[in-house]
Amino acid sequence: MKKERYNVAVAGATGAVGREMISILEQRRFPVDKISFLASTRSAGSFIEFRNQDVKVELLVKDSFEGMDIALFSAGGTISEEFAPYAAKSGCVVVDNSSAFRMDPHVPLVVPEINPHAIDQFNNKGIIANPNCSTIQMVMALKPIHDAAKIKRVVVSTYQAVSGTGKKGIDELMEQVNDILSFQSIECNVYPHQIAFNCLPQIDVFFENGYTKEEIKMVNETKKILEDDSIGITATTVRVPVFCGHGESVNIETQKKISVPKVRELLSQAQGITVIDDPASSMYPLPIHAAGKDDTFVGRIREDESIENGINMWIVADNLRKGAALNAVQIAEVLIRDFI
Ligand code: 25A
Ligand code: L14
Repeated sequence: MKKERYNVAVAGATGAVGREMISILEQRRFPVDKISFLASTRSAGSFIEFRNQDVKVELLVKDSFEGMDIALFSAGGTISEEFAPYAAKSGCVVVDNSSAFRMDPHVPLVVPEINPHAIDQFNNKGIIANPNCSTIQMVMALKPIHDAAKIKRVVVSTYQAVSGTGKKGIDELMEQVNDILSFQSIECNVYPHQIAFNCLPQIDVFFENGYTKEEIKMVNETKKILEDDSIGITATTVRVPVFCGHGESVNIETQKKISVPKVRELLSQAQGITVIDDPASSMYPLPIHAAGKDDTFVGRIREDESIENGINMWIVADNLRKGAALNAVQIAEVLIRDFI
């Protein structure tokens, strides 16, 4: 039976993504009955405002989910692995922002503009996975091109903001910038090297083949979301000293020829995408403009003249919103519209 309002739990409510989830639930007027904010002992007992009321943050425990309809998780992979199964067992649908369940064949991996139908296939595990931030903004732009001209291969390099690492990444960049500008020595606690005034070609850990975990996530998740294992994808992921908004330089080789005006037209019509592409007046997507916005921004669309059927583009989105919290709330919106 359909409900008018839902009981919603946010696990990891005090983190960078959790706080964004809470404000997006408010902004989009998600029909919330009871709200529950969950975190660790570090912040249990503190308060977060929701719809003009101070809501107490509770300690996340196994039975935090009794009576809840939906749980939005963003407290890291280990916490999701431990607690999401309990939440699902309590009859609550979990939308999980960590990488813990994304590649599980029984767990749908969903971007609502692209594959909302995948939710239909979920095997009663009660968990829906939210993709990686870099993957989400890339597939948003790839999907219309794939439908029109079938993508053979993608080469992507990312320029990722420090907020991807949560609050501790934001703090590290801020502190290093302050220390350097006041001629003091810096501390590196979060990243393996100085991030201020620098670029680090490493996000997450390295595998034996020389790729990082973030690069492999982009490859595997893109194939799962586009439901096509035949696409070749290779990625280089780079951390840059930007607070919010990931950038991506993407080279796409298609089976069928597709013109630049056609790509512009398809992307302009696609839901959730804004094309900003006017080189003559230096107009293209920028992280500082994407921050706080919901759309995925695409520009610098041009032909790759070194191959037969190639397109280059530049994609930017707010990694905490479309890359994480907004996409999760959009999944919850599909759930209440079609399923619970
Ligand atoms: O494991 P992963 O998947 O790689 O994820 C690692 C981290 O990335 C963030 C998130 O960090 C996650 O922990 N993250 C996940 N997905 C993301 C995405 N798509 C993403 N970031 C960007 N894009 P975060 O700092 O944003 O949020 C962490 C949240 O998880 C809660 N939490 C941690 N352990 C918990 C727990 N909740 C319940 N039980 C547990 N055992 C955490 O709550 C926060 O809400 P908190 O109370 O522990 O943290 C409150 C403040 O303290 C800071 N903090 C975090 N770790 C430490 C810390 N302070 C001191 N020492 C620490 N070791 C937090 O930043 C928060 O501000
Ligand atoms: O897989 O920018 O969701 O550090 C999200 C944040 C991966 C790393 C994920 C980042 C993480 C990413």
